[in-house]
Amino acid sequence: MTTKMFGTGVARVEDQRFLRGHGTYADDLLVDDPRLLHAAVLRSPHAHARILDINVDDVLEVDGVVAVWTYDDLTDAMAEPLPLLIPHPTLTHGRTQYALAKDEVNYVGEAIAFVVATDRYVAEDALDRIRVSYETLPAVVGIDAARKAERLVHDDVPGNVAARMEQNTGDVEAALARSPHRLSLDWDIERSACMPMEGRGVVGRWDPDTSRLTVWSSTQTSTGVRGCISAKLGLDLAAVDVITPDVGGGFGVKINHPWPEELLVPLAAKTLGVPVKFTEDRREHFISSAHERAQQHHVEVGFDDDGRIIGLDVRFWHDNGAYIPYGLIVPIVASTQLLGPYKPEVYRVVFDSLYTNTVIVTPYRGAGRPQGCFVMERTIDAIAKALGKDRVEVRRANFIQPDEFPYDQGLIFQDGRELEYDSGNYPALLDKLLTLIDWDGFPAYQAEMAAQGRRVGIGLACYVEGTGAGPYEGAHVHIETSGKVKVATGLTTQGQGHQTSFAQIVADTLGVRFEDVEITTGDTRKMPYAVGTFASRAAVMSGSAIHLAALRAKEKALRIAAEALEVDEADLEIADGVVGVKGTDAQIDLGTVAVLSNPLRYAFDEASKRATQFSVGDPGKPPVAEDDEPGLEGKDFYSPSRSTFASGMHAAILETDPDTAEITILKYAVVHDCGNVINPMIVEGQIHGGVAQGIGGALYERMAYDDSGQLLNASYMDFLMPFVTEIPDSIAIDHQETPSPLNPLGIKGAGEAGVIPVSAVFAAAIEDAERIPITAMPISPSELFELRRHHNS
Ligand code: MCN
Repeated sequence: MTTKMFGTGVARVEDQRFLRGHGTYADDLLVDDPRLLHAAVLRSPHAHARILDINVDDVLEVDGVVAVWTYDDLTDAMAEPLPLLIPHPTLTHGRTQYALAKDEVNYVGEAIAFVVATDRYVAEDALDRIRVSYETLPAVVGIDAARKAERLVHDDVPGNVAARMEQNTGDVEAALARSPHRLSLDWDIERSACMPMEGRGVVGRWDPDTSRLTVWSSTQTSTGVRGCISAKLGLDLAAVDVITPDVGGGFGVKINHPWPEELLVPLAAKTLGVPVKFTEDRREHFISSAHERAQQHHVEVGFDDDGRIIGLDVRFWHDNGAYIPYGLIVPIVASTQLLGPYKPEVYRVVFDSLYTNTVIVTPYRGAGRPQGCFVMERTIDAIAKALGKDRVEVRRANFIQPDEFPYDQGLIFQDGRELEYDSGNYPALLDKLLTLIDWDGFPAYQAEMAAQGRRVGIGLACYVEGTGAGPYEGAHVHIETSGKVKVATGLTTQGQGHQTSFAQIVADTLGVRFEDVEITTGDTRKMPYAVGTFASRAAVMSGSAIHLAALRAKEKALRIAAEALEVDEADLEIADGVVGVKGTDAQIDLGTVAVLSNPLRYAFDEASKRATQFSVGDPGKPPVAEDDEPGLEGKDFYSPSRSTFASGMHAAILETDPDTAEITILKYAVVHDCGNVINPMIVEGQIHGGVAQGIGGALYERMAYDDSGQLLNASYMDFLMPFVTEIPDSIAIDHQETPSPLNPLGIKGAGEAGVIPVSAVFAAAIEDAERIPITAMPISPSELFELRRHHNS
């Protein structure tokens, strides 16, 4: 009897390897290849400067240096700007950088020259021999400076505005005018970054005999990298293989734009005919990968006596950094997902996406949702305060109700389709949260603590998250003659446990043992058509494609088995990798069915229950199933009509120290609805990781740029992140499963959820403890200390 795997918290199969140090990351590759060369990148020391001259004459004199590239060495498509990955009609001033800077640099860290040498030390030393003459220009740092536009990042972009976009669901001025109550509010979030343990890494190898390029990249999309390399290097797509090895975290930053190094390494490998490797160091990761989050928001909100929102008018400014390769995804997500589980009568949002002379901005886990959630949840708290009402009641008054799904928010989402929520049950989710955190018991606890001179506060926040964005993913399922099942799907894995959760789907769909399934991700040799791992889409997209492909393989297995056993297909069932005739002992294992699927003439021997080869190429004997292709395989693609919308709510009880203003987490609770859960342990792990990252965003992480555009905290000595000591020992989690009607398994995504509402929850809880408005995040103890001083003076 096969045990059902879907919904089971089975341990992650990949962890044995990782925990024993047997993972293979980009930097571990080709280490024994004596020909392997190493690359280092000269990066701009200035935030804004014209490049007058680059002199590399001394570089090749360094012993061990093999080659050096600057912009002038780039030809054809490589000399063009990098692609704008996701254009948008409102992105009228989209600018992307060159693989190596052409005449100008726009942030500290921008790539200028690329040196290849026998080892990284030599390459780094050689960088010092490159003499660059700059004419420095004034830098635009931060949203205030970008909005003032006294200086421009790009001469031809007026006001530093890359794009202005508006969406509305009606006449917001009229809605505000007819509202009995009205508030004007400002909310800010600072810049932060993903900080995966492993930085970026690329290895390239050119085979002159076959004219094929093999590239290993620590990426979130091997097919994206492959497409860019093929286009930029003028190679046929089929001549490029991109393989994603183990990836030590991505969190968004490893989505391909492509990164300059993802093109320069293959270029060098092809030109030099030897393998080349680039491994990003931590400082480079700070100054030359990507950041996110920085936004300023102004809200006008009108509401009735129950706190029901009549008009919501949001204006915000998004810092997109020096270039905008990823288009407007982050501000579009922020502007649409801001609405969360609520249904204001009229909503208008207008945002400006602004250039600054700082590191580019691309999605970081949550991708605009933490900002949107912060704005909406803080606004709801402000309404409750203004009306003297319970924060919970104001939320309830604004919820979309369970019988209102599918619910069309009247906006266009990031994928260009309607923002239509497929399913959910927000009131029930809130009830679960209130129980988990003991909301009703909190006032007594707060009073009790106050009597002891202690300050505690409670906060909650709700979110809705569009997950499983299209356009498609595919899967190939191959049942081998051993009975083992090899599955390939094209998107990549950065630690989400896909080898486990996808194997669970296959085990159930096919009726095979979980242990017999092996999953490969991110290898274009095995599945060349794929999109990538971001937007919490893998479970929905590849999970569904794998299910569909496994169904095809199963269908074929049953057809062949029925013929071999001379029974009707309807009488068959598959369990533990064996096809059996219901109610009898007759059976055939899937490995044997795989043998029979070969059009070489095999027969099934009843006595031994094995396949026997009786004729090779007997022209008079048809194959087992005449219409079949050889082999027991199934391939399919899944392409949904729109995103599916997960939801969740967090609450926390925090304590603030009356003297030091230190902030301590006393209790943290999460309720979460990602539709049907494949593996609750993995989903809880994703939530834990997300909450930890959210705590970092709420209390510690910020990019400290000075006015000249130097990042002052570009190392782990100065950039604070939470350690395990800052994360609560336990996070109370409860699941709710509201299946998605959009995919065959009823799944919604889970990978980003944990991070989304944390800043909103912390701000609310600190405000409750301190009775001081908290309008900007992150907040440090010294900032809280200052706020107290100002508030009380
Ligand atoms: N899952 C499940 N049941 C569901 C939904 C998901 O069991 N109903 C499981 C999935 O099978 C998968 C995991 O939860 O094993 C996450 O699934 P999903 O929500 O589809 O997210 P993705 O796999 O697409 O991962 C991307 C997402 C994003 S966008 C970021 S950013 C992020 C994240 O995942 N980066 C991560 N989690 C991360 N976790 C790790 N360890 N490293 C990263 O870089």
